[in-house]
Amino acid sequence: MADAGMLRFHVPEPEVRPGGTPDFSNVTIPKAGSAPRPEIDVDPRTIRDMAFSIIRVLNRDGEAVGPWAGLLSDQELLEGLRHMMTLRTFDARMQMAQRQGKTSFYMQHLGEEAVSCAFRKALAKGDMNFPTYRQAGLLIADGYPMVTMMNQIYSNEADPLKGRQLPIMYSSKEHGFFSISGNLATQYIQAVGWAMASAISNDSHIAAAWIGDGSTAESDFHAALVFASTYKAPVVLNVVNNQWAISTFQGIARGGSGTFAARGLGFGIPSLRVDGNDYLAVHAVAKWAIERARRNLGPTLVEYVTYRVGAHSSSDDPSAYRPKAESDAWPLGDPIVRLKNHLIQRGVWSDERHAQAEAEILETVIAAQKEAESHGTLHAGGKPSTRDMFEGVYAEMPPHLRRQRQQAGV
Ligand SMILES: Cc1ncc(C[n+]2csc(CCOP(=O)(O)OP(=O)(O)O)c2C)c(N)n1
Ligand SMILES: [Mg+2]
Repeated sequence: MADAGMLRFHVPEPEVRPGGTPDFSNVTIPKAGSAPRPEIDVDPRTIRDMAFSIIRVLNRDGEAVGPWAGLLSDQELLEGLRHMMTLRTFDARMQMAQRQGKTSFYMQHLGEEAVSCAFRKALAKGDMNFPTYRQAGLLIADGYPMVTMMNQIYSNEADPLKGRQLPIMYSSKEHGFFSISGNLATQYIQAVGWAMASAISNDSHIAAAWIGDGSTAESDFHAALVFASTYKAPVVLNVVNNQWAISTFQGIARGGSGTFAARGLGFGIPSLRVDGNDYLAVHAVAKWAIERARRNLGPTLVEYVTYRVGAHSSSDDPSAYRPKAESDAWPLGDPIVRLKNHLIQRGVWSDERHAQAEAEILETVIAAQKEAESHGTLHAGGKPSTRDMFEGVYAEMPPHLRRQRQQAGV
């Protein structure tokens, strides 16, 4: 005890740095099908261990097994595969468009497609998501037009948000997609507030809050959990743990809690972890949590265990802070490949049909891109008008803005 009395400051360190060999041996992956499926009205105190496990449906052979399997038809699964493939192709094209200078910024979902695509299919019309920038699958899976998304990315004359938002920060009330905020975690407390309002006005719509692993370190996350648990708000509290918050590994925000799901336990909130790269598991757990909210049983916290394969954004270079091959070592695989293999195993899909679908989807995305580009891109073609800048903020325009608009002659 030579240094008794000398205090030490602790900074968690990732297992491996660039140049090292990726190592996920510390990530315990339970067998698919091994997690129980509790009754919807289960006493949260009896399922605390689920905050430390991972619910999985698809096994290594591509079979759907266990009590969380069997909820989706062939048709629904084929549709889910198409949504994820569409999102991946959309991402690749828009990432390229950013490199070509057609937009200033882009953020991809590579490896995380199952989370938002499967969750959307468990919601009903009128439910409201409070998403982050990494849930465009909520829009794709709800049939929101890709052209409109691209118009927003290009801030062109057909951008429904008139160039006011950073590219990819979409907004659509109609599609249950609350305007994305660049200030992380603000949307979490807003989701809980929206859910409380829905209950106060005896409505039937529930809210879904979304946050990344890193952003759970913001105080809004904790404040949201207080309100959600006290008032049993009809909300699903989603945490997407993709292992990274730009260059910061998840161990920093997780601290000593063991898992992000475990954060919910101190609030008495049922908290589950799910394989975020397993479309069937994500959908089944989302359905369970959404039904609890809808039946006035209160909030559920869901941690999606996944991996951000791409860079954080078009402004990021992950080779500066993690081994290049880390994503290949990720033990939960690729969500598209896993669903594809499952559908082949079910006898309703094949490698040939997959290749054909890939080509069709690429064609559709390129056609949408051409149409969007006919309305302009960042530096070329149509732009929102100067007049738009004055509209849509105040119900009644204050005199100083009216004067400025006149001065601008618009
Ligand atoms: C309040 C606030 N702090 C910091 C930032 C800068 N920032 C943007 S994204 C990001 C990382 C977020 O990581 P995570 O929550 O894990 O989400 P992911 O990007 O992995 O989906 C940070 C720090 C911000 N936008 N807002
Ligand atoms: Mg993250």
